[in-house]
Amino acid sequence: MKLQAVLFDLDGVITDTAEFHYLAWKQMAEPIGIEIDHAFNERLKGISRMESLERILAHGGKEQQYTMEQKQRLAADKNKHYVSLLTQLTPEHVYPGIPELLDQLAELQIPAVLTSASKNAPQILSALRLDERFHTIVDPDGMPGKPAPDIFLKGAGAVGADPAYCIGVEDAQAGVEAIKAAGMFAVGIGEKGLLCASGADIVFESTAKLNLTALLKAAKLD
Ligand code: B16
Ligand code: MG
Repeated sequence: MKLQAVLFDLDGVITDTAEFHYLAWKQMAEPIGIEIDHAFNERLKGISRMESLERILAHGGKEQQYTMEQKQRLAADKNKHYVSLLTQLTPEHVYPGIPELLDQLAELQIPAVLTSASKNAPQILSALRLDERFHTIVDPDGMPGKPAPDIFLKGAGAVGADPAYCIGVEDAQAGVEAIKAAGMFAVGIGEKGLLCASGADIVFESTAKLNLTALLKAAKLD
């Protein structure tokens, strides 16, 4: 069967925005007496903004101390700082192998779909000059977060693709679980042990190793 669509996560697959998220969360957390480090930041990858805030508050033992309104304000402050850091992004920050893969997909008229948990995805793609390369950017607003399959199912639906003939690419364990729950072939980027434990069908240590021929062969698609 023919490949019908490739669905891409953003942070950790197209580029690295995790450090900006880390810096912005750290600056938000310190004044309220919560310390986070890079190891803790790993647990926020692929997780929505509000769920990340909940995890940070729980990490500091302060999950009961804030009203919803106060949490919204903390998240808004973090996002303001994060968005200011995003101005540093340029096309040079696109991960290796990604532009080539997008070219190959375009040549074969296979739609590329963005399935990121980030509400800032349109701005990030625009800074990377990749916005024209995606058929659809799925808006994660109001959707259950990964590992729920919703964002991947919506992405497939947006291009009229059957999930069984789609490939999803993810760097986070929650993301790989979401792809599998959507019934797609899951490509992991990063640490093999962790991502295979979440159900990844194939793992590449870096996007530089991605190529369409290898993906089609592994997914048994044309
Ligand atoms: P925002 P992805 C995720 O991106 C990040 O990995 C995660 O750290 C972040 O909290 C989430 O986006 C939401 O981002 O605050 O910009 O809406 O990996 O799903 O592309
Ligand atoms: Mg990611």
